[in-house]
Amino acid sequence: MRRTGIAREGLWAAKLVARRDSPYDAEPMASSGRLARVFALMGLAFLLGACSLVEIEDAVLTTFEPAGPNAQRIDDLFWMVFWIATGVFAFVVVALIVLVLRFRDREGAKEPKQLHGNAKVEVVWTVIPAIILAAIAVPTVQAVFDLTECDPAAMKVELIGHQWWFEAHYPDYEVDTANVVVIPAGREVCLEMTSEDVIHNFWAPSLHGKRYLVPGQWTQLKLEAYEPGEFWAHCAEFCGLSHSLMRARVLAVSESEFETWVAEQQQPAVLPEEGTQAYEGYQVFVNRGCTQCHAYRVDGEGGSEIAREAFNGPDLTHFASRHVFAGATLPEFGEDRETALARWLADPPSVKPGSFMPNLALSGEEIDDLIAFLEESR
Ligand code: HEC
Ligand SMILES: [Cu+2]
Repeated sequence: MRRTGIAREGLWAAKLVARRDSPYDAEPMASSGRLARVFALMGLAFLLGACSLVEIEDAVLTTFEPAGPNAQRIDDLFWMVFWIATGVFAFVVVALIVLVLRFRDREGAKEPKQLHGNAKVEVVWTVIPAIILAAIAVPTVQAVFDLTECDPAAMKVELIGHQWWFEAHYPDYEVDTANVVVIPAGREVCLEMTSEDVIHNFWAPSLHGKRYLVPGQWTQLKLEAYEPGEFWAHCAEFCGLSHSLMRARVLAVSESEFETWVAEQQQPAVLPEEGTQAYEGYQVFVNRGCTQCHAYRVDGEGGSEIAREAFNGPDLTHFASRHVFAGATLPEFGEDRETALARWLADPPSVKPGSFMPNLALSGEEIDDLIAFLEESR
């Protein structure tokens, strides 16, 4: 008979089980030495887990540092439920210990009075939990409704999910950008979200909870930060190979900085002067097909319209004004921007597996020229 893989594995398992029961391993499983070792190992695992958290300091995604009213609302609700649950837990544990000690079997003790079928007790322990659940349910449902709908007067930002980056479009200003959502601090902004391919989910934990981006549908998310600052966001729905590399930033700035930013973004790109390296880069950009997928808005040229029809990649018009790129995963923590950009242009799928920007087999010189060009496009 031919042994299939599964049969072989089964045999292995059987051998392992047999070995465990063999006389060589007759020592009882829970000897104290072994237990101590197990606990030491568990402790070590926790310690190492903490170390890895320190390492990803650059990707802080925590709901415990609310930086805006919506996240604050969620946080308040969490702590309210947490403390009620803690109270219930403490009460149950204390009651359990007291009852176990008080009614334990002692020399000459009578059997304690039995409560089975006592209507009064049954009513009390049904009504009290019902009141507790209601006390949690009312503010929870209220928060869910309050947090869902945007104020109709709020400034709108359309957020479009792509594998694996976020596009942000400001319909009131005709501004298009990627990965970095710039908002004025202290004011409610309404994210109107959809997706161009699969389902994504936008999650900026210090500003709000998660919300889906669904192809063919619009969902809303209220976004507001108390103070200017930078907040991390991540796609929170598995959306394909590079899902883990699909991040974004929310950049909250003052009202005046926001006005300036909008005015700058509305400008078409300034073309580099002939004879410079940036100009060489612009030539590469035009001649190597980059504009098939990337809009680059130049006065008097229709490049951007052509770009949108082929394949929708991030708008590169003011690329250098964005401090992160490639789904806000580059530059990596501690890496300088040009190194990251060189890495990206040389072979995108090696940086983001499955990337829809292919390896375009650019030469080292073309890459250098492109970097000079892109880093000038503020
Ligand atoms: C077939 C379409 C396609 C072509 C051709 C293409 N790109 Fe891209 N590019 C993309 C996509 C899609 C992304 C987003 C990838 C991601 O983040 O997952 C991207 C991202 C980028 C980014 C990062 C932008 C950001 O803000 O995240 C740069 C820079 C870039 N491309 C430059 C170029 C240059 C320069 C060329 C020409 C040599 C080029 N691309 C050609 C599709 C393309
Ligand atoms: Cu996603």
